[in-house]
Amino acid sequence: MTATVKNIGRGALELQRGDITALAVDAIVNAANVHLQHGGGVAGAIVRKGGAIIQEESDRIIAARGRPLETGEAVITTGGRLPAKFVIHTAGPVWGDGDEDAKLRRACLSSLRLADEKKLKSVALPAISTGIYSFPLDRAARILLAAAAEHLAGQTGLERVIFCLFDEWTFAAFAAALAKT
Ligand code: AR6
Repeated sequence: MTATVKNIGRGALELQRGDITALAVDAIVNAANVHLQHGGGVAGAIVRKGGAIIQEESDRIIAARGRPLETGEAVITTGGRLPAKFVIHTAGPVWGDGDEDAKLRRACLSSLRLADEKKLKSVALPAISTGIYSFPLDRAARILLAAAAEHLAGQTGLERVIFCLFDEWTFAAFAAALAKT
């Protein structure tokens, strides 16, 4: 796997190519929907590998709140059988819904803040919203990396923030954006 790293503050912003469900980090971030119904994309892969417990815990979170997530909000469940201890679920924006840039930034920042609240040290994120939700890839890479860099430059206990990119073109877009971050 190719890796690219940029040190920011006391932490590292890293790019990896591969399957996020294979990473033994404290938490992986799920590109979820506001109802936390984990069907397709990376969400489906997380539940298939981590087990039904992740969907069950997600359902309990929604039931306890009595309403769906807002776009850009983040919540946490255990990781089930995944190598990651936790899954942080955030709902990114659907391209075309309006105010997409700010919502994508918020999805990244709220996930990292939640990781800090739980005193986690390592978090991996996918390219939120760039699959089924059709957010333009280069634009998403720039926004997500800028948000993660800003978080690492501030008050954080996070040591590693990893963007785990599934395919070659997504990795290439993030590598190009990281060079300009
Ligand atoms: N590891 C890392 N990245 C992955 C993996 C994986 N195992 N599988 C897919 N990706 P998407 P969205 C990449 O569609 O656009 C779901 O149904 C994928 O190639 O998963 O935010 C949810 O429940 C792409 O680069 O998320 C929501 O309804 C990125 O992950 C909706 O899709 C995000 O693609 C969310 O859509």
